[in-house]
Amino acid sequence: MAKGTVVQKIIDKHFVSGEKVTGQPVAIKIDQTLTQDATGTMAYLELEAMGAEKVATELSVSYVDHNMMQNGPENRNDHMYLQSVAANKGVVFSAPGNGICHQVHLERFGAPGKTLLGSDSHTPTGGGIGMIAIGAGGLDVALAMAGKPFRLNYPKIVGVKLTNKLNPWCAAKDVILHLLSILTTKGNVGSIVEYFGDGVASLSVPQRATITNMGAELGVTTSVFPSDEATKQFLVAQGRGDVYTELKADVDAEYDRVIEIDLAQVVPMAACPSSPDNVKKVAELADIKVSQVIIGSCTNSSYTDLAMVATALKGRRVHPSVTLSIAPGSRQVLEMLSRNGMLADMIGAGARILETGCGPCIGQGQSPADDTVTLRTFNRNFAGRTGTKGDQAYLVSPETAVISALTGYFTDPRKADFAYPVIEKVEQFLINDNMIIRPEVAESTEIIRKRTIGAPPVNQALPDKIDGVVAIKVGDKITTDHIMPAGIHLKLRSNIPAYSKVVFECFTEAGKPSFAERSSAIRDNGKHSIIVGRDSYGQGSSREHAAICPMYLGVKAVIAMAIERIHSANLVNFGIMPLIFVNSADYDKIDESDSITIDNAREQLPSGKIIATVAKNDGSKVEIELTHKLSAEDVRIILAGGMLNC
Ligand code: MIC
Ligand code: SF4
Repeated sequence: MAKGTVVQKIIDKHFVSGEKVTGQPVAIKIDQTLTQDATGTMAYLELEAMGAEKVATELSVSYVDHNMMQNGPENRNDHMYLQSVAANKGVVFSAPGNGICHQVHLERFGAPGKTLLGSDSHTPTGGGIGMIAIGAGGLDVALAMAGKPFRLNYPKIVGVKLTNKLNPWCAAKDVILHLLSILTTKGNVGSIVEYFGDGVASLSVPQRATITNMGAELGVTTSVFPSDEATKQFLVAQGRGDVYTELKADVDAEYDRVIEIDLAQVVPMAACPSSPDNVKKVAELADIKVSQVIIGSCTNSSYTDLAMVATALKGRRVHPSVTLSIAPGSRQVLEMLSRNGMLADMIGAGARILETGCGPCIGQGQSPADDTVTLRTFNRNFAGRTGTKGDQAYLVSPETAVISALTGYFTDPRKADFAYPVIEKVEQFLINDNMIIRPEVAESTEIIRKRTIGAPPVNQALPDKIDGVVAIKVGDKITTDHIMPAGIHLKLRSNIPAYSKVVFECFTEAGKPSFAERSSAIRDNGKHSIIVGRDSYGQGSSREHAAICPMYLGVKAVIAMAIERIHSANLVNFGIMPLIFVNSADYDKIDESDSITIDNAREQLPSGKIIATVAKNDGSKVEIELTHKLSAEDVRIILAGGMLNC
């Protein structure tokens, strides 16, 4: 077991209960929380349902950054609810236009040594500043806001030793893409990545944050950097030097596993369609024609990233067959670029400037044309996430993105015909917090609840007999984007009955009933729906809607070979059993629309050995054995029908 690590030190300081043994459940105190609007409405509705008067954390911030299109009243209705409930519950509100939650949190609130729980899977961005920052479902964040400790399994600590420093045109994004090519997006549940070694000092906080942000794609619980001189410099430049504290691993620290990365050997990389771990060297992709380039998202939209992009664009012209769009990560970044003239350099080169927010990263506009290549500095390229079916989205660094936008082809930026624009360290960021509304100065504490703000649905206790029907059988690496699409449906996040209609929409075949129609029919027959998945089910986003909507449609169990951490916790919170095949081969014995019966489910679940009977349409029957990775507390929650019944 690991010893003397930064992770361990922070956990020790926040330890509440449990056994500090790898894989065993522990509970830790949460200092700070963050929510964003697309998951936040449910989180605050749940907080209200818990009867909490005021939040009990040191700091809770509610951001609006995802649902910004405002085509119809839903988005603005959500914003108004969020702003008013924040004032009512003692939460700081960051208004639409102020920036992406992770970028703003890093700039204005993050503090080394603190714990942060966020209802967004990229919350680990805060690891760049030495926080244990974890993504979770909205209900877990609501519980943390109510002062409850957060439960996780004591992590396995993977040490990533960085040596040397990056060469010009090679970026932090290339480091994390390289790590993704080693660790992939699956099989890392229950681990935390901790960076150490001489190479750490050469990376700035925004570079570190790019790396920890995209650590989410590894499926790890979080990723952490030590807190050192670079952290101090960043905090001082943000006018927050007072929250600095040094944090480093002991010289004789031991990790459960060590991976070494020589930064000087890192070269430009790209994640190819349609998974962040489908990584190749940019040099191998040279000459692929590019039609669209987008620079932004919480991974790569810091001031330094965009200043580099602006300098590269200055006096040049984006290739005529490419559209280049740029979405600054925060208003601080946008305001700085506009005041120092760099925004004009981008516009002059032909860049389209987008609002500071998630925008195209979550399929809100800028979908690519059919059969064309889009290069994005984002963190996810799951099939269809751009809003175009059959999309060819590649994830790259801002360096690769801007040079390819100029040439019109996938280009290794080291081939640029000009020198790498080195951006000076910022000594003083532009600080303007006038879009951050503190609860103590809010005009009113009355909660504004327009007609599109629903209530969280409540489940029944787990029945003793699961009379199930396989409503869908899917394959490996099903993401929560597959389960609950965002894009044009994102505005339905506060309306569960409406949003439930598009569960698994990407698998609906023309002329055939949708998942929602099939599971409603199963429920009307007095039976329960079951989802069968393969390996690494529930990757990606923290959206608890991927559990709430199936629950609303009558799903009682998900059976797979492995279920990802956040999604599994969300299933528990909403009373759905996350079950694991004891024999992987049993996956092949099940077909869609088979019946699966689990007798005495309420007794079998606590035992961890669950026998289910699969009945085929031809009348044949087979018994399969299932298990789970749940704690006693998780089992209690499922038996009650979910956390809101506890
Ligand atoms: C994402 O990047 O997939 C999101 C949209 O930010 C999600 C949250 C959501 O679905 O609202 C995430 O990363 O958790
Ligand atoms: Fe927003 Fe994209 Fe970051 Fe998710 S990954 S928080 S959608 S910018």
